[in-house]
Amino acid sequence: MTNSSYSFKVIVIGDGAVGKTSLIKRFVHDTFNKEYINTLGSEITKYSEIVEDVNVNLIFWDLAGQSGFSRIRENFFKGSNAAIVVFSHEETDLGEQSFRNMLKWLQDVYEHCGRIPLILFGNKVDLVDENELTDNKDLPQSDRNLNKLAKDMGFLAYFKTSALTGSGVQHAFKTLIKELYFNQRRLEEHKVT
Ligand code: G3D
Ligand code: MG
Repeated sequence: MTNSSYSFKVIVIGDGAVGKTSLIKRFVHDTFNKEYINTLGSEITKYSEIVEDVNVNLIFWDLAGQSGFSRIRENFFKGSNAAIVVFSHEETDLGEQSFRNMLKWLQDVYEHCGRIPLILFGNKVDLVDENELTDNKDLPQSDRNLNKLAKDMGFLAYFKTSALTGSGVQHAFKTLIKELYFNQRRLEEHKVT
């Protein structure tokens, strides 16, 4: 029996079409479909899991790429407990731009939310040769360079994901959930009663 519950708001950000909506769908429903309506404004998805007898409730906030309206953005960022920053590994302009824009998204988080736990997802790994990412150290998107960059930029961790195949998705989301749970538990333990 569970006797307490924690709730966290988790925002999922990154350029349009990097796979944010698909990643949430893959993690929460274990599905991937190409026929769905574009996210308008922002959309929320709920997820619950029991961790060590505690009911952990997550609300994922998914922002549509074209949401330039400041009122939508304010509401989106407000009260966030963590952020997942997503870029795409695909070797196209979209992919390269999404990698460069990571900084811009980070800036937005710091501006609106201050210091909250951050996690970095490099999505669509199914479209690239994973051996290249492991072996080619000169590549900016190589595992080694991204692990270092993630650390330098204050991310908890960096994960390679594919919403299409599901590769890495569970592990990446679960890492964030564990972090949020243990942080909260630590806070509760030190609370003066
Ligand atoms: P967004 O929410 O970040 O805007 P979406 O991104 O989840 O809408 O995904 C954008 C496009 O990328 C979609 O294709 C989707 O099917 C595809 N996609 C998402 N994740 C992956 C992935 O891991 N691998 C591959 N190969 N494709 C992915 P369409 O064609 O519908 O635009
Ligand atoms: Mg979307």
